[in-house]
Amino acid sequence: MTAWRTTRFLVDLTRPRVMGIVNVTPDSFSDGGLHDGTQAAMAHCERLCDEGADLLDIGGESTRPGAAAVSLDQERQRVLPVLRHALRLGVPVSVDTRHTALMREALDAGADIVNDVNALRDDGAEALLARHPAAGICLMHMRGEPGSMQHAPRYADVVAEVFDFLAQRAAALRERGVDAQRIVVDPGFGFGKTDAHNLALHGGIGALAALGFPVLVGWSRKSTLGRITGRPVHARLAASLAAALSAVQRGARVLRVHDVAATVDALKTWQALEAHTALIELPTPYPARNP
Ligand code: HH2
Repeated sequence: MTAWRTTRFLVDLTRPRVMGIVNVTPDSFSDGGLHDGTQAAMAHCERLCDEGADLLDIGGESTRPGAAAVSLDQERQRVLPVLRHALRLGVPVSVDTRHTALMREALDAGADIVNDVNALRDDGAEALLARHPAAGICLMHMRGEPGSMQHAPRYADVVAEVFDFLAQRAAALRERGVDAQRIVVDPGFGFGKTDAHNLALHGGIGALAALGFPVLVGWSRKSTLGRITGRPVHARLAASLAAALSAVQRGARVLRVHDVAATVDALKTWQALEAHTALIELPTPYPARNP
């Protein structure tokens, strides 16, 4: 699948795309409190578009382990004004929510995509999206609930279990008549997974893509990268870029990131190098300079 159908746009995925994160929250794990006012979040949307974001993803509830619960009213007040502003910026806009009531209001306001870390398992969510003619859908795998998901998550075979879950969620939507082109899938790094689980799933991105839906990944600043590098959350840019490029090399088509400008540069460079070196035939054996 090389395109993602969304409410207003058909997103061409023949090249990887960058989805910029807009957390309108006081407590997100890496940028909580930075853009939680409506004006600040609107300005952040504009900045990410200037930096080259292909899509925006707006969320009003942190899903980090142990995050405080947010009432529907709070989430709505955080997300909807920013969504309305973002919809004027010329890129597809996604709403990151687990709650059917907010999905409904966001779709009524014109949202292009629903990104649900709960894979549309909330009551009525599947039916709502099935009724909507064209909204894009990101189905993410999460084991458990955000509050407790990192308490010793266990799998017999994490790759098989995550793939089966995503395949089943996509099949349920297809049975309700949702066009396959509207669906992307996401292994959900850090959502009820140890570092070993995340790394196994990363290795399986190519196999996940073989399910037939584009793969979206969210490695940006996550704690596995912190443990690999020994870096705190604000010093994980290099690690996030390496993870993003490795994911693309394995077949991911959408990168959900905080650091849009750096990710866009990294992708452009990687693509130029890959396209160029593919055209060059090095003489073999390559002549030694200092025989
Ligand atoms: N990760 C987060 C939130 N939403 N959605 C998808 N599809 N994939 C992800 O990996 C993903 C996601 C967590 O990151 P962030 O939004 O920065 O943090 P918080 O949940 O604390 O707001």
